Amino acid sequence: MADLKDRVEGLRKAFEAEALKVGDAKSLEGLRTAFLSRKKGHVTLLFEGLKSVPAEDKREAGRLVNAFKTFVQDGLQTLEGKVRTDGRPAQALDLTLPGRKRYVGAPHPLVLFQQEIENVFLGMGFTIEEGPEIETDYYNFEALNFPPHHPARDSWDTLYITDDLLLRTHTSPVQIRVMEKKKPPIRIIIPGRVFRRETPDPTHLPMFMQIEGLVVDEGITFAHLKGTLEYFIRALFGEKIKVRFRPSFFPFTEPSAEVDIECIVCGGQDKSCRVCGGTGWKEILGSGMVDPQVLKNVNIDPEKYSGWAFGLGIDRTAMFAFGITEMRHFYENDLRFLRQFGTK
Ligand code: FA5
Repeated sequence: MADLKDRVEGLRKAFEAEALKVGDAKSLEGLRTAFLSRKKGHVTLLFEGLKSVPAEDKREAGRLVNAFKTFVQDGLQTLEGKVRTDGRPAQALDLTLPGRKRYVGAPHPLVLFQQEIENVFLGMGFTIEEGPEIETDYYNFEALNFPPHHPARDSWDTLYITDDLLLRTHTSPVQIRVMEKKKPPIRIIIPGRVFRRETPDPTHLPMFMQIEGLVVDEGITFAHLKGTLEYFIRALFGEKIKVRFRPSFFPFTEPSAEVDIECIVCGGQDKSCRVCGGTGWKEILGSGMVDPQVLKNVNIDPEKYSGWAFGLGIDRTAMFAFGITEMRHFYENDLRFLRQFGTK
């Protein structure tokens, strides 16, 4: 055993001495062959020598030789990192290598678009409010004039957490939360995420962004709604954009209207357009005069005050603004897509 220990110690010193001389791939290979070659490598010979070690010493001898093998392998690996494969000695800093580009983060296109919308309304004297994404049935439906089991609830495929808690299907519940605390005059916008049980397609997502608007004051009429929304849409899409108001129904507004803009993707020219389905129009928002019952629900006198509200799909409208045909791109985090919007 003592002999073996001396031999291993001698080989360790020899390896260290040789390792200092290694400066290129060739000398490294020479060292590897001298120690690890299957025929006459020092380590191989040590393993062969184990056969003649007495049985009682075999265990310790095996451990000793294995530890030496690991020492040699680690040493060779370290040396490999120091020599380049082309044989030149390694340098700590290689100025000939191309630099690595570091990407600077940038706001997501939907955030940029949301800010653009907010700026138009901030310019008209609106302020920004927010509300919770997990809502109670009362705020999401009941206070907005949807009685329990009313069929109008079916238009919103709702994701329930419990019988009473749900993921809000629209930003309208925040209207109620704000009106419970503030009294008219009210002029607010409410951006946020909303959730519906939807199968994704180019213009529908199960999670998307809405921005709600609410104005309540004395003497507010449908003309205010129409004028403000037309001004807003032209500020976003330019003076020439074609806009139409279509009669609609929402339990919390009366009368109600949906607003369509001309399909910017096909201009109404493509009968198989994936975005407008060939109609030439695409709905971007729902709106209407706040139902007097909703005002009563928050203790605002509908004889004295009236109001209008709207809810716009941010993702849907951003598609048009950016001229893209697939809303899912916004959430796929593909840098090739995102970089087109300022993420360099
Ligand atoms: C509403 O959500 C009403 N709360 C809007 C409203 C507010 C009406 C205030 C009156 C007063 P609607 O379900 O139509 O309405 O959705 C509004 C907008 O959200 C749509 O015009 C569309 O732009 C967008 N939207 C609706 N469903 C989806 C979806 N699955 N994916 C992406 N955007 C959607």
